[in-house]
Amino acid sequence: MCTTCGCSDDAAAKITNMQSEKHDHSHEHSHEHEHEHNHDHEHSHEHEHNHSHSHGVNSSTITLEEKILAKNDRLAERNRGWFEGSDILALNLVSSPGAGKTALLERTILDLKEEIDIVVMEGDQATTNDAERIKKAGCPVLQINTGAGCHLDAEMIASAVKELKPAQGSLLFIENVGNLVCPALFDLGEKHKVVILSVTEGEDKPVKYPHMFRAAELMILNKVDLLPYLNFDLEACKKYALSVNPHLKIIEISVTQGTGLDAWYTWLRENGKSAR
Ligand SMILES: Nc1nc2c(ncn2[C@@H]2O[C@H](COP(=O)(O)OP(=O)(O)O)[C@@H](O)[C@H]2O)c(=O)[nH]1
Ligand SMILES: [Mg+2]
Repeated sequence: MCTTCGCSDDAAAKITNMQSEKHDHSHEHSHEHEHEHNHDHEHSHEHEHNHSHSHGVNSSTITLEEKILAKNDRLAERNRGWFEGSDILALNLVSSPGAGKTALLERTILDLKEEIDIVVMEGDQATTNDAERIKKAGCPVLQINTGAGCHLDAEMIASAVKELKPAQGSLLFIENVGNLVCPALFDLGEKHKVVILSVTEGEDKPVKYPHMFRAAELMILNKVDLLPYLNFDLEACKKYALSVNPHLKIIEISVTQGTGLDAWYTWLRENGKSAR
């Protein structure tokens, strides 16, 4: 995972708060919480992710990965506690690049903003493009740029929470960096991961990237308007998804046509966000 793909916990993320127009607000993430955790049981923290030794990675690499993930899990639990205490429903939106995460958020904000307080954290390696789109849709948003990093982590979210200050009772969408691999491993403290798969990506993605589909509560199958032009086997896709995660809920939508969105809004309401 991340020790082999170029990002590490030493990466500095840049947070841009679109409300205050504060740019170049960099947060060094490497050592901020180090002191608080010096006496934690760093080594005894059993991590559920099972790193197979058949990958040819040496044991010091595995130990480093476990330490990074264990530290992230501790910070994620703090975020989760804060979200629960503030009655905030935090959802971590994950997908490959271009599946339609931002488009879905723009549409959801337009449809629900009178009913629910929505705030958004946008994650991308570079640019504030998505944050600008969300701002235009009409809700508080900040952009986290991860530089070389391929995922958001719990510490970035903790910094972003301090910056964005989401209101009590709000719905927080965290749009993760487009990537079906590393974001599966990094808990942000969200209530649920929602994976968005678009029909242009092929029906076998759930079995090719099982960790992500296993970690998700809901799979949104987007761009169904394009089905007539593709050889995409919808039933096989659902079967693959359920084979890696039998509890996965699946909603078929087209953001551009507006189909299936009611099922998504019903899911949001059933998962804790009813009208204020
Ligand atoms: N045909 C079609 N295109 C879509 C749909 N949803 C999103 N797109 C397009 O997919 C592209 C990527 O969308 P975007 O929201 O930026 O994806 P993200 O990278 O996951 O945030 C854009 O050109 C969207 O207009 C859809 O339901 N149908
Ligand atoms: Mg996006």
